[in-house]
Amino acid sequence: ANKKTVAVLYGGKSAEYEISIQTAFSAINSIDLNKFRVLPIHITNNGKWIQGHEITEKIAYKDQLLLDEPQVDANPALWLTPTSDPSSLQVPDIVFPLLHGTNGEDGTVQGMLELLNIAYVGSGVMGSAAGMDKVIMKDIFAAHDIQGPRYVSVTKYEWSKNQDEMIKMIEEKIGYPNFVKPANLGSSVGISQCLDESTIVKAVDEAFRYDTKVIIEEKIVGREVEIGVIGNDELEVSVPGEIQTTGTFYDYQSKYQDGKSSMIIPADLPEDVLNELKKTAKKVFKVLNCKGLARVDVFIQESDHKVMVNEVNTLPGFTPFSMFPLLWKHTGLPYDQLIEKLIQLGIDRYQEKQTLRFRLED
Ligand code: G1L
Repeated sequence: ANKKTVAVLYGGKSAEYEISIQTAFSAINSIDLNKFRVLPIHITNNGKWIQGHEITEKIAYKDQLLLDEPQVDANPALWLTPTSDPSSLQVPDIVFPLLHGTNGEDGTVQGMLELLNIAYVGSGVMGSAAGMDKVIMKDIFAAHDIQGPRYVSVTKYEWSKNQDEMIKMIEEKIGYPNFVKPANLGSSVGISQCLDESTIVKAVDEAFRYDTKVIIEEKIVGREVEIGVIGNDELEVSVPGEIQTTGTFYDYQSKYQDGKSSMIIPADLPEDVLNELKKTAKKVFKVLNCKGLARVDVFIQESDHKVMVNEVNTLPGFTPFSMFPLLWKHTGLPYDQLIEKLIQLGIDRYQEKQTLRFRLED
């Protein structure tokens, strides 16, 4: 009777459209329909919002999620206005935003939901936006003495005005080998590894195809480890996982583009390193203003076993076979319970916010 209504937002005008549909399919089928009412909302690849009927049984094929005709009025702005015909529209108790990239992970959808005063799963505007921009993110880490690869950033404007000076600056501050990436964390496109000065111009130009700001990072020699964090204020960390390349030599292309890497869960780390990792992951989550969940990606530097934070993902890959859910499964929280926990955390945070004063005289 008093089931909570969860609206699942998926698809989106993004390169991650397909993976979002796949994730929504798994996530929706893992939500306990005895406890929750589930409303699917498909954002098509060209940006149309299409809300479907309540889901009342398990979905057989993911294509069933590819709604192209509205089954109810899907204008989210109407969630604001109570309707006289309650069957036509249901304001969800919480939104599960399974969206990646420029319209879903960067704080814009979160901002819309704030204005609509609707609870949602995951980080708010601040955490989502800070997690999306690698330069902002790393500047925050630096301000809190969280160690990571050295980095510099270059804007398209600076690059166009002063390319030679920028290259000199990159070489002085970072050197080779380095990684060149669009500042926007959206996806893995536009990323290159530069071994020497012969490829830097090409790498930076390539990254500027995807963003107007580019980050150049020192390459850390070490193991690549990821760890999950969940919670709002009281944080829990998962077991760590390690990414290993199966190829005989370290090759950026095979690792990131061809998927020739494997996950080792749990990662086998010395106790002191593991403790440092857990402590650092919680600190990272807190200083970035994350809520609900995040995956913290680090290097364990080979020379001194230092934990070097590489980045944070506020909406990590979330299929049942992605690193984040697998880390929690090994920690004792299977996929369906993880989803329920994240929904509860979203509702908790929303309720806590409702108790805040927003006028002087209240
Ligand atoms: F809602 C959560 F739990 F916060 C959430 C939302 C979205 C977790 C993870 C994701 N991930 C994505 O949406 C994805 C685009 C990376 C895969 Cl669909």
